[in-house]
Amino acid sequence: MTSQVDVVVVGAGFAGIYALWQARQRGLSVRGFERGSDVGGTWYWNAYPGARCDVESYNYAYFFDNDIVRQWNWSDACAGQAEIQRYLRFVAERCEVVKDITFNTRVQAASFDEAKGMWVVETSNGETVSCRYLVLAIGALSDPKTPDIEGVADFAGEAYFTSSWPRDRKVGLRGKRVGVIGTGSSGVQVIPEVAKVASEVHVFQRTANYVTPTRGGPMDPRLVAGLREDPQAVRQAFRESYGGHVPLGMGTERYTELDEAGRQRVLQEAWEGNYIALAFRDAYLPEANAAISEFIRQRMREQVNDPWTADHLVPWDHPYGGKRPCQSDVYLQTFNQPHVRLIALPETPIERVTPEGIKTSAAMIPLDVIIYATGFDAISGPVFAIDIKGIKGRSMRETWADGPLNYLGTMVHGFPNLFLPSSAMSPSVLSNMATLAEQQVDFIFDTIEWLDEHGRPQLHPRADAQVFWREETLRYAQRRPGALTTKSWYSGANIPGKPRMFMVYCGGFKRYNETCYRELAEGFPGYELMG
Ligand code: NA7
Repeated sequence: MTSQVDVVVVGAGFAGIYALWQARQRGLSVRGFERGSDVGGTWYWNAYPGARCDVESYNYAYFFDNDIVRQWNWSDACAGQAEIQRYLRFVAERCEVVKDITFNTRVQAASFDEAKGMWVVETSNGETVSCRYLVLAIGALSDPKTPDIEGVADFAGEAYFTSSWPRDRKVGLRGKRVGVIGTGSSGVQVIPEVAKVASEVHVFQRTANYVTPTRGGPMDPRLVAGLREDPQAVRQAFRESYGGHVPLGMGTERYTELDEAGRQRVLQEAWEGNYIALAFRDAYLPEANAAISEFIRQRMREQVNDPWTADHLVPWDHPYGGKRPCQSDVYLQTFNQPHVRLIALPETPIERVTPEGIKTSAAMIPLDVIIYATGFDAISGPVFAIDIKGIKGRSMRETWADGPLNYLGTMVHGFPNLFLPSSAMSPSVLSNMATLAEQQVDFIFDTIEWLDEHGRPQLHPRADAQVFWREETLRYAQRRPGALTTKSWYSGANIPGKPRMFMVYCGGFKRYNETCYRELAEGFPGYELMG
């Protein structure tokens, strides 16, 4: 069966839901495809115990509709996975886009028909849809990394991934011997929950991460009232900020202007309730970052009773912010419980998974359950999961063989009218992803409207504009402490053999938004217009 629409949207997370609504608002016909059975994207798949957003919910939300802001009540300042997924369902229903989505359906291939100027999209249910505009709202962290550990398939017990936690049944861990591999944000959140019920918890840590207190708790009613008074002003303020949100409790004093006692005072205040990442106004300076990093390491160490465990839980190889820091009020104390044990993999690496458990260079650890919190093939992984072919049949895999290349984090040379929100070289996870979803989708549909108004059916970025944008991304990364020296998924370092390229634009949300809209105001000088 082949049908034709103006727009196909793949994915029903923050960006996908809003893209479907935008298409309808602009009078375009639209189809959505989602591989899950419900909306939610990240918040559908990562349904593991303890999953929670580390950006405050009053920031991590839509602001395009005043009624949505006024009608939704968050139960916690940093909401959990189930609540965020309920919120996305609420928005999708209110915007009446659920009917446009075909669930449980993967988009497997998309190829550009140059003669017709249309994308031909093939799905796992055998349907083919052609469209003028293709929006891949597939997320940056939606392709789980295959654990590069020998023997994974041999394990005779139960195995789970945090990134695709079962939703159709409750996972029973009570009284079981559980191994958790990975101590990024997902591991740090799931481990304390596992420890509440399991008889033994063995945490396999390769690299320690910074763990700071959450900013969770009840919502401040004055804050809520302020947001509801003028949501559009809040929306605008987010777009004019550095990170796409306005965190509370940012430092007002400069590291360079304080003496040592003043610095410690500011750091302590930030630890106790303010925003430690921005404890100082000049927190971006390497010397301020070093002070923040050392302060956090000390506070982390204090929470763990056993000196060996404390030493190993404290990060040693990167400065704070070099990769995504974790937040938890209970993670470190979990290691004070007698049934929870840290295994430091650099000293005693995993040799293989066996039918009975995990064998390290030091011991065989019998397990009933293994939980893989091993992360994602970030940014390019989800794109490569679809067989995408652009002009002259050139594939995205070939085009990105040396790493992702695009312009303004949304479009790729040789792939006209293909839009990739949340992709490489956008502010991505170094910004508020909800604000970014709205901004990118607005820009995409403003671009589409411009094309229609100017009788230009297609556009794609110029090759030299992409080179410029990659250099801009690198230029700003060089200013961020640890960005280029830390091994992280930001630069593809978590996937063996993946080309190393820093993939997150850290020039700030305001600059990013202005650069996008300057293109539109000037008639897209960085793009080739076709037709
Ligand atoms: P992350 O942050 O990529 O963390 C993955 C963790 O898994 C990390 O500790 C890795 O250690 C570890 N890992 C990966 N492969 C292995 C193997 N083979 N052996 C041992 N340990 C391994 O993913 P998350 O899901 O926690 O968080 C993703 C994002 O979600 C996060 O950035 C936030 O934006 C929210 P490593 O550090 O590579 O040594």
